Amino acid sequence: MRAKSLKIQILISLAAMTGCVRTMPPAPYGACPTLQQVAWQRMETNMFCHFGPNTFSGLEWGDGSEAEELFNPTSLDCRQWAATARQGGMKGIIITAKHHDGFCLWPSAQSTHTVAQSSWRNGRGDVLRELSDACTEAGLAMGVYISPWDRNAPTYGSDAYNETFRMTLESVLSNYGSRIDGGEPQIFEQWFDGANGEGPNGKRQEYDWALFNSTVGRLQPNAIIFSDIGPGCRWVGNESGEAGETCWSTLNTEGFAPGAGAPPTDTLNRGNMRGSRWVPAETDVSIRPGWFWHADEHPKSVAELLRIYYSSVGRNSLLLLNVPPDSRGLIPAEDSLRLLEFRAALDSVFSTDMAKSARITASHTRGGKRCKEFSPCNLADGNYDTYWAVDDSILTPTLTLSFNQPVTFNRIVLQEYIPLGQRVAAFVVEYQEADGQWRPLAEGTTIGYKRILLTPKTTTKSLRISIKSSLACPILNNIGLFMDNIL
Ligand code: FUL
Repeated sequence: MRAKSLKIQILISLAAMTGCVRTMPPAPYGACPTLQQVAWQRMETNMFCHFGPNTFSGLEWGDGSEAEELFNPTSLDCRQWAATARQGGMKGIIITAKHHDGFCLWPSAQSTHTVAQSSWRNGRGDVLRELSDACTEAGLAMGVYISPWDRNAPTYGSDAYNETFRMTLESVLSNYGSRIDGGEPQIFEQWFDGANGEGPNGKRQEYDWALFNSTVGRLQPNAIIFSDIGPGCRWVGNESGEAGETCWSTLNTEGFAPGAGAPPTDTLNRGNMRGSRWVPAETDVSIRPGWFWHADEHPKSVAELLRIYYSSVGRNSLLLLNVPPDSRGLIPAEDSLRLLEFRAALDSVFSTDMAKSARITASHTRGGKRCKEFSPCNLADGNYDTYWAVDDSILTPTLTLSFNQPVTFNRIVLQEYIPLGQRVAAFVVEYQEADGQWRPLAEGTTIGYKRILLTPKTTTKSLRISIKSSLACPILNNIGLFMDNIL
């Protein structure tokens, strides 16, 4: 008995010495991400590849009656796509395995409108197989866009089509994907387009979303399911690369469905504060005017791509950038070059983090000033899983960054530790002038996984970030200061 209480005494004094007496981490708040959703968000940039009969016809939407012969890439090389993605800093590739025309880039047994009916590689070609192998070799994740809207399927507009579509999903999700760890092929994201027009006989389809989602869940339990309303991630509400300046990863999905039954696009753009589900926004946008390659179109400039990065990744969203292969089956040189230039621009902006040389202090620290576990020092330690937190009752704490020498920057990066939920609803940033006066620099609402603030070029020795409103005690795991000389 005596020995036991002595042990407890020693433990208590040890805890007191480290400054952390029984301080528990904050409890999760509201709807929170799954481990897969956190991993997905941390990918930040992925590549979309629109490829199919439209690549050859010059259309954006084929009507399903195109001859299979139309699909005939002269020198398809998925390794070139993967190398481009990889060098462009993309973490995964999502391919349009089946677009609205119904044409399947793999020899699907559920359709007669596939690569097997084309003369490409004598009907023995399989784009999904080649892409699976290329992604595996390059260490990239692979995802699939499989359009429920099918303008070729004869059963479209009847119950039978839902079953056909289920089998179509099965044939892709059990045969293709990237074997990143040498294991079973993994599909990291299933993309469900909300578009729902008429089929070949003019009928529309009532989609069985529960069946589609459960099929994905059964065959690829780690896959993030994209649709207008998730469940894994949601459409951002536009195709111009802009997430809302206010962007909650939480969304109220009750009573809504993908497509015509989706919430208004501005709700998808901004999410719902205190929304019931964690359904983060994915920003899909094309490097070119169209989704498919067209001979007379050209890629966006580096400046446009940087702006898109700031308004997507920089606003708590993931960027899915479409870089479409051409009719040779290759990503054109001007696009791959542009992607590399874009990545080089990002690398140059984000290579030097001035926050690393700051002394960071906080108005409050969970468990008290001496508590290392939740210290503001964690904000610039480069470790995703360490964070600064405050006691549960503190909703409006302040952080101060002080420098020995003045620093000059025009980008501020803030990150909330999203595994414990999204909390911050308003904040302001001020800097100190040489005369000691504090001046406003920026203000914002949400932070989420990542917020990048674009500020005027500022030189200072002190910066202050004040949380003005938070749904629960704020938890931040990263702060960064950078200089963008490009935009
Ligand atoms: C839309 C489609 O209709 C477009 O063709 C494209 O695939 C885009 C990503 O999604 O809904």
